[in-house]
Amino acid sequence: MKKLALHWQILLGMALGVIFALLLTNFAWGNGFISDWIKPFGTIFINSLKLIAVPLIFASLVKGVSDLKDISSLSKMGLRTIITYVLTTVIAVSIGLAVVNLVGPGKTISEETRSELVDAYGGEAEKRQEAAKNQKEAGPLQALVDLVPSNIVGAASSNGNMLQVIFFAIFFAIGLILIPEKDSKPVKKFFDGFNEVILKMIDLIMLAAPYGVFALLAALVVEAPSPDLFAALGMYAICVVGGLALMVGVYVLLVWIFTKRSPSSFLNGIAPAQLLAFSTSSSAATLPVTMERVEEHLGVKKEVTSFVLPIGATINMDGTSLYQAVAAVFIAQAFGMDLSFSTQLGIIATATLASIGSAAVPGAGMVMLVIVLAQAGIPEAGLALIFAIDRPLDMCRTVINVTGDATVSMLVAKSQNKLGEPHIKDWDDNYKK
Ligand code: DAS
Repeated sequence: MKKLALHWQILLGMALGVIFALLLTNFAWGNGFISDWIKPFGTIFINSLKLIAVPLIFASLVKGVSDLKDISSLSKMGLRTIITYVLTTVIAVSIGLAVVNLVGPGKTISEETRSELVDAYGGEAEKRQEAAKNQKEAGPLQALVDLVPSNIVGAASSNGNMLQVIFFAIFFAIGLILIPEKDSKPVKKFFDGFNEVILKMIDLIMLAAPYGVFALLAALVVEAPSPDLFAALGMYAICVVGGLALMVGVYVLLVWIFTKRSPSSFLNGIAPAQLLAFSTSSSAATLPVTMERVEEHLGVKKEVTSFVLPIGATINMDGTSLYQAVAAVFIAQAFGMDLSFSTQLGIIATATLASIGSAAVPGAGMVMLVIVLAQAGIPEAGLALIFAIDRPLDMCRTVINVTGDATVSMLVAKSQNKLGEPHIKDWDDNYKK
């Protein structure tokens, strides 16, 4: 049988997980069998995602930040590009937080289901709330002090302060930028290779995703079979997709205000890249089409697209950062945790940084969500709740990632007077010469 694309395999794994669990719950031994012999594979899958998070954020931040040296040397276009990318990401995270706090999908869960969840997944929720309370009693600059790890191994541990890993990665990259080119070259080459290895490891982990999802969903049906949990998951998915749709509105508005390009011409221009992003869940795989569409159908000059889009595909993931904000607050709500305003501000910072560190491959946003959860003191076990429906949301957020890159390339091109009219080449133009 033709090999199913991974996302259809994952959706199939979801469906089979529910059907399998519903069948087994008809037998007295069914629940115990799933908890003892199936759920552990879901836990192993989630742990492998948590395992890869720290090396991924370290490798991609060191690579991303050390590459910035070349970018900022590209005069003001570089700086303008980075500032615009960060601004659109902060807007995306803020929209995500606004939607999830307004709708409150995790609050619709009944108290009874919530206690089942805490028993099944979130014993650590109380511990983290306790730790957060203690932190509050600390001084006003405690958050700043906590940024700097006393040792990197401790920071990298799962209950470590993830911002410490990010701090060390950025600090390390700045050191890398400041040493002479002849010394930094081999180190940069090592980190490029290290980054490739980590991305390959994510590919391998994602190959296990259909089986991991099968186990996670089977366990979810058995351990928290309440219809209100599934309704809450549905509301959560609507919050993510609704927030992403709002973000498209922001892009269309920005393009119309700053370049006077009509919404329809912008969206028609970028649509094929959006469709490819949806079906591949990978900004990297979509990049060649994004470049062709932005150049030929949106009129951005090559000297801008060849610079702004490759960087955007790696460090600008507005869809991912919006999703991470919604997911983090949803899990906190599901566990009955009230996140303070300062914690939610911390989510804006961490989700923005985590999306810079997210790789442009399927599932990377989920891996980075571990960073956001750990930083906000939200039980990573909550990943088991939402991973089961992550893939369809990955397809949607990758569309926004690509649309955001196209938007910023138009804004930067306009500011550099490098935005022309669309010049659509026929398919055989290249052969006419
Ligand atoms: N699939 C990623 C991308 O390629 C985004 C994500 O995983 O959140 O943009």
